[in-house]
Amino acid sequence: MFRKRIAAAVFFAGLLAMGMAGCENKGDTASDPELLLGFSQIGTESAWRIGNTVDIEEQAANYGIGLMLENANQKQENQIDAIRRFIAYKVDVIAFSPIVEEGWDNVLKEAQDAGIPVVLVDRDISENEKDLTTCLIGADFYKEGVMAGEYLIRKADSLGLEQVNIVEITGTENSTPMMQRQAGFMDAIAGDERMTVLESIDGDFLKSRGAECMRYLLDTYGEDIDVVFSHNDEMTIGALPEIERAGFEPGKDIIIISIDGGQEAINVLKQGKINCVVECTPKLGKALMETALKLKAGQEVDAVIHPEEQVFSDEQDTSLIAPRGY
Ligand code: GYE
Repeated sequence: MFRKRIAAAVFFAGLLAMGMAGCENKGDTASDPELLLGFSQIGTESAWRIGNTVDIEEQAANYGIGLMLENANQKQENQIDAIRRFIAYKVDVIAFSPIVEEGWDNVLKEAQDAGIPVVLVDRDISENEKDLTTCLIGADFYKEGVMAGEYLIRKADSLGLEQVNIVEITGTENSTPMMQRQAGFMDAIAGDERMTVLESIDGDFLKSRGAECMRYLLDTYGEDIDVVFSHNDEMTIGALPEIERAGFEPGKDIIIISIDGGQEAINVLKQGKINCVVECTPKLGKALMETALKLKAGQEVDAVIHPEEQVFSDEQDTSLIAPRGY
């Protein structure tokens, strides 16, 4: 039965590789895996995302789980199509990282009708669709925003700043990390009268958009900008050359706060051009595999699994930060 399913999946992956979409089967086709997991990934927008995909592939192999992996190229409709294909293949468990929170109702009802448990990985969906999924394995984005805001308060204290003008470059609109990181950051700075947010602008988690947003912000606010709070490393890395081109030194003239903690951003933190990076770990694969095995065995799973995360900043000896692996 499993051998048949895997054979179908491999055939299917072949079809997709020929141009229909991006599906791979990374399962061990030589032996029967106990479990077939369909995973719909958002895309390849960031080092974080790529690290997350690699980790899920590696952990599936470690656990001997057959993985049907589809890349949605940043489109919700591609994710919905992928989930429908997983249902058609009768995978044992479906997992996906919802690009935005709304709009999953119908397809999740279809999964429920087919009796296939669904796990949310990385991002969440809206409350009213929640009972259609089993659990969420992903970071506490609100806490990440709080940690970014608390860092800024400490930094403003240490520099003796009296007025702090902030621009925020946000992640994809209506995505969980965008909404929660913003909420956590705003709540953390709300009681501090020095803080003013000049503008929040949507950078879609993309490096190119980070650069574009930064150009606009510099044109609009120029030297009034004291702080850039960027929701991911990619956008931060896109923004930095724009700041330099405008004649400012990132990390000195403008405080730079980022989220993710990929190697490239950590290297820039070590050079002093980023002041703070809040970690968001993409290594969710182990928890996903363990959860999928429990679901297959009909066992209870934790409703929410948040990994532990830390803050990297110029408050510490950055030369001691270990290689990040993504
Ligand atoms: O911060 C960003 C990515 O959902 C946590 O998505 C993830 C975010 C991550 O592309 O870099």
